[in-house]
Amino acid sequence: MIPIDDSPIVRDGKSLILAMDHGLEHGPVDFEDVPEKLDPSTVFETATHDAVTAMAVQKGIAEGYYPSYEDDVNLLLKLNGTSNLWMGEPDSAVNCSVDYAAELGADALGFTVYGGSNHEIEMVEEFRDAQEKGREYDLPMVMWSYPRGQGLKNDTKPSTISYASRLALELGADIAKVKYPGSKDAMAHAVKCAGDMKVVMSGGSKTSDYEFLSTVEAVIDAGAKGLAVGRNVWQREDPTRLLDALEKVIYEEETADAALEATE
Ligand code: FBP
Repeated sequence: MIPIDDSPIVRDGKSLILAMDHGLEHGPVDFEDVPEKLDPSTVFETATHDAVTAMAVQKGIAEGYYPSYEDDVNLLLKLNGTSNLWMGEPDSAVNCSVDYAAELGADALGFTVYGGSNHEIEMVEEFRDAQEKGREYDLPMVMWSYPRGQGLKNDTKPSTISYASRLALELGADIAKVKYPGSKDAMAHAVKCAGDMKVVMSGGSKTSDYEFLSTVEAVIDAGAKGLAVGRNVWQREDPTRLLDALEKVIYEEETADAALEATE
C-alpha cells in the first residue's frame, strides 16, 4: 500500500469506480435490457459525471474509446479478466501489461485475485509482477479481491470478505474491491482487517434505487471508501440521477433517503 490520496482516482479520500468489463466477464447478456450500452461510448459519457473518479475497462475498450475521453475520465485499466465461457476453476488471464496500460494513459491498474481458487498461487504471482511494475509508474493498484473456488461454498460470508480485504493489504493492493458481506458490522470488520488500505464495495446485480443507496450508506458508515460499480449504474434508465445521489451518499455522507429526496 502506498499513499494514494493525491491520485486522480481519489476524491476527498474516496473513490467511485465505474466498471464496464462485463462484456468479457459475463458476456453480452448484461446488455440485453440496455442494448444501447453495448456502445462503450455511452458508458464513458456516464463516467464524465463528477462523482466518478475512474472508469474500469479492459484493454480493447481502452484502445478504441479512451482517446475520446482522456480529458474527462480517469482510466483504470483492468489487467486480467476471464469470460463466462471458461468452465474451469476460477482463474483470470492477464490480458494487458503494465507498460501497455501506462501507454494507453492509465491512471490506475485493476487486477482480480481469486483467493482460494486452485489457481491462487499463479494468480498471486501474476499480481506480484503487475503490482511491482505498477510501482515504477506510480499507478495505484485496485484488487478485485474475490475469494472463490471449489473449496468456498459462500463467497460473501463475513469471514470470507474480511479475509479478502486482509489478503489485498498483505499482497500490496492500494484499494480492495470486495463484495458486500451482508451487514454494516461485517463490512466494518472487513475495513478494519484492511488497516489503512482503502476498501470499496463491489456493486453486484441491479437492485432498486433505495436498496442500492441504503447499502452504500451502510458501507460508508462502516468506513469503506466508496464503490466500484457497474450494473447498478449503467443498467439504469437514468444513470446520471443515481450518480447524483451516490455523490451525496459517498462524498457528503448523506443518508439514502436524503440523497433520493434531493435528486427527485
Ligand atoms: P457490478 O457492479 O456490475 O457487479 O460490477 C463489478 C464487477 O466486479 C465487474 O468489474 C465485473 O465484471 C463483475 O463485477 C464480475 O462479477 P462476478 O465475477 O461476481 O460475476
